[in-house]
Amino acid sequence: MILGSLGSRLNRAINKLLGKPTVDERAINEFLLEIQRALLEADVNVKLVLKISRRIKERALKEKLPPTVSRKDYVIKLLYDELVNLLGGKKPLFKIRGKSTKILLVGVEGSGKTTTAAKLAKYFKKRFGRVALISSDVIRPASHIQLADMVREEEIPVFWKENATAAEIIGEGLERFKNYNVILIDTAGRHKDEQGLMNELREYFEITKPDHVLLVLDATIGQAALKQAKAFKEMVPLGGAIITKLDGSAKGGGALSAVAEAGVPVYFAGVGEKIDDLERFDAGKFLSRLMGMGDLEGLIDRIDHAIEESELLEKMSSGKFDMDDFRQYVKGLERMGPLDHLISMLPGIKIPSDRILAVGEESLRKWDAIINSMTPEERRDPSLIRGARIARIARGAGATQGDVRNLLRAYNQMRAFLSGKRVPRLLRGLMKRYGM
Ligand SMILES: Nc1nc2c(ncn2[C@@H]2O[C@H](COP(=O)(O)OP(=O)(O)OP(=O)(O)O)[C@@H](O)[C@H]2O)c(=O)[nH]1
Ligand SMILES: [Mg+2]
Repeated sequence: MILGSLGSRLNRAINKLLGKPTVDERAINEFLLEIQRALLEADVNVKLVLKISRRIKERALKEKLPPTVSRKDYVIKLLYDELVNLLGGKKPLFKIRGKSTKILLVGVEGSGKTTTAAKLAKYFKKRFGRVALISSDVIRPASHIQLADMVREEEIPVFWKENATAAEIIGEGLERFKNYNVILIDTAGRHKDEQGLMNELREYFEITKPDHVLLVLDATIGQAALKQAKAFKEMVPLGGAIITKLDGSAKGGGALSAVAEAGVPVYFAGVGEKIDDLERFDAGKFLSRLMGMGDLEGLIDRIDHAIEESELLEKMSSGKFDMDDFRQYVKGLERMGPLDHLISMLPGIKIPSDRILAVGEESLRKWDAIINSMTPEERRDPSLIRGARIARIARGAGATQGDVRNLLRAYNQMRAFLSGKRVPRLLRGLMKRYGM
């Protein structure tokens, strides 16, 4: 069970809220109290917990909601956003160049470096082909056997040398594996004192000149991870962290949030002792799973979408409609979301569906590239786009000038359509009907 009871407690609080007939201030207070307890029990720092609940409360009560979103759903979305943020936000994996990418693993004794090195080697081998390991831990020389044992079936070479210093091993290993795509370097974690470890770390860093330094952190230390992450970050440029032992720890929430607070992104989670017990860490997916709500992300997407659409609807009715709005509108068409639905309900109005709805997926991608190629100023005021600007935008988007003109034509048609006196009035009527 990951992170002890945090997931089930969050889940229980959410379901209780969903079961309420209406959501008023009292219900929100009750909900937040349970969330606070759950987070504190998972060792999340009390200041962070209070900050989160304060923000959720403020926004849950004050913010105007789009017609298609209930306050309950909105509170859950606020919680989700805050928790994703607490866990470091959503981010793609760091770049692997493909050729000779060197990754140095660091961390204190027993944090799980050697185990993680083996896990990562398998993970990267699947994706990037030739992967090799260097075992530079001369303080616990058996660690190269531990490493070799773990990757035995994976056919991943492990470099190690008797009677050599760590620096010599790293130097020689890098030379031997210079034609490999990814080289992972396991280091020693045991030292008489912290300063000794840090000095050595600095030395490894200089020899290796790694593309990425990853800190391996044990989840069971909870929020003490903040101090550790900071100490390592001061010594070497940390590219990210891997939190191990999330499978057995009730303090994982504390460790994860502390590392995020230290500004170090968490890329992987160790969830067991075996080589396959490694997960790519993604705050959103992690939360969905943690709370046992497989459709949570879907719910959040739907809510985000509805909020976006209602903002767009408001813009449309006010007569302002720039290129960014157009892009959003076109994207909405692509998804066939509620906005489309709303517009199709405009009484007596026929959307020029033959033109706009017929846009194929390929043109949508092209349009997106073209709009990206415009300057912010041009997006705000597309009437600026003439002559040389058209050529420049086309070049930047890898499109033809004809493509740019087509897009401008579609935009102008849409705009003219929306600025027709009748339409905004109807839109306003519609918004009123929906209590906006
Ligand atoms: N349950 C669980 N155990 C883990 C995980 N990662 C590592 N371990 C265990 O933690 C212990 C220490 O792991 P190592 O990989 O040897 O840690 P290390 O950082 O290399 O240790 P030193 O080299 O002594 O500094 C081992 O018993 C591992 O099996 C994990 O994600 N989950
Ligand atoms: Mg080790």
